Amino acid sequence: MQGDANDRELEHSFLRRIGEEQKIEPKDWMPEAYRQSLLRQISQHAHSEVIGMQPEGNYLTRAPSLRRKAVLLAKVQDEAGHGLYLYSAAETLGTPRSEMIAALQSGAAKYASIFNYPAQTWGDVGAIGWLVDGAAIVNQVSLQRTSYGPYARGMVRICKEESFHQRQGYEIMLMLAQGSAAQRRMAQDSLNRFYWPALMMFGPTDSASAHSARAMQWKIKRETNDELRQKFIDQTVPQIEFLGLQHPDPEICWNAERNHYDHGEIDWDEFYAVINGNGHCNRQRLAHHIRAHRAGAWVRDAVAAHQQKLAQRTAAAT
Ligand code: FAQ
Repeated sequence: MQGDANDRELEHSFLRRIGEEQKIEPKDWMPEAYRQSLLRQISQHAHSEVIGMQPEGNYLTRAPSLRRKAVLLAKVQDEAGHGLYLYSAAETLGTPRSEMIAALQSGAAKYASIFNYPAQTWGDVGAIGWLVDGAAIVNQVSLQRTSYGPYARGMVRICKEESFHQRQGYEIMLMLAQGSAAQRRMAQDSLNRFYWPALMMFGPTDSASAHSARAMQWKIKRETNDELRQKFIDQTVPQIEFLGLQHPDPEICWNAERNHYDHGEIDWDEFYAVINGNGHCNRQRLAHHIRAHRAGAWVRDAVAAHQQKLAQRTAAAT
């Protein structure tokens, strides 16, 4: 009885703090469902950053110049860093990284659907930076105001780096769009293939989104999937026009009443097929992650042995 009253008091105070826009920190009391919801979202976000290195990583040996290679290498390394910040933020919720990685490798945890599409041409590297990082930024700018302190602070730094990624991708597209007829065709083809999957990054429609209502109530999410998708659609139209490319959605049309672009229907069957493991590259992406993780086991063992040695030395000295 006393315990129930205590829990209600704690929950009341938690909700008041959320209402007052105070951040929730790792040692604060939080409902178990809030902890689990954050752990799910942040760990899946971390997995996305790490798996997301694969399509572009594949182009490090194929970049058309030394400058492009250096820039792409820096970008791919940044994504690894984002994964590390996010795993660290998720670990503050009490689950070790090894458990999160096991969930990724067993298929129990998801990662962003977009990374199951192959990068087939250099134009795709441009489209990924422009559209994929562009969509990620729209989502992550909103998450800078998320209610969990470590996640919100991680987002601030990640957004700064993603802005550079987005610009390098757009610059590649601009060069191709202003280049030869074959280069313009390459840019258009990459836009056509990455546009719709980029819209799917925002998740299912609000009416089909299982977690949104609760996440909005707890201010884990600050804008809904459809609101963020609409922002991205609106900002992308003038960017496509500036490139002089054709919009992949024939139904795109300005709606002065809504003050937004109306758009065509997303292929939700494709989205669900991809998030359920049946996209072009799902198996390949996970197999590569497992292989790389196993190959890196000796590094993790060496770090652990070194830490143990340091701890023994410190203990002997005191
Ligand atoms: N892909 O109820 P909702 C990047 C799942 S970072 C796969 O709406 P929620 C940087 C969802 O997990 C990109 N699964 O879920 C980069 C849930 O499944 P579960 C990653 C998806 O969480 C660029 C189920 O469907 N960004 O790109 C997707 O409220 C270039 C029901 O959905 C983030 O993760 C999807 N697209 O909203 C790196 C941002 N959408 O867990 C390298 C943080 C939904 O029940 C190169 N995350 N699902 O099994 C979020 O904002 C949210 O988690 C959403 C989904 C919006 C992704």
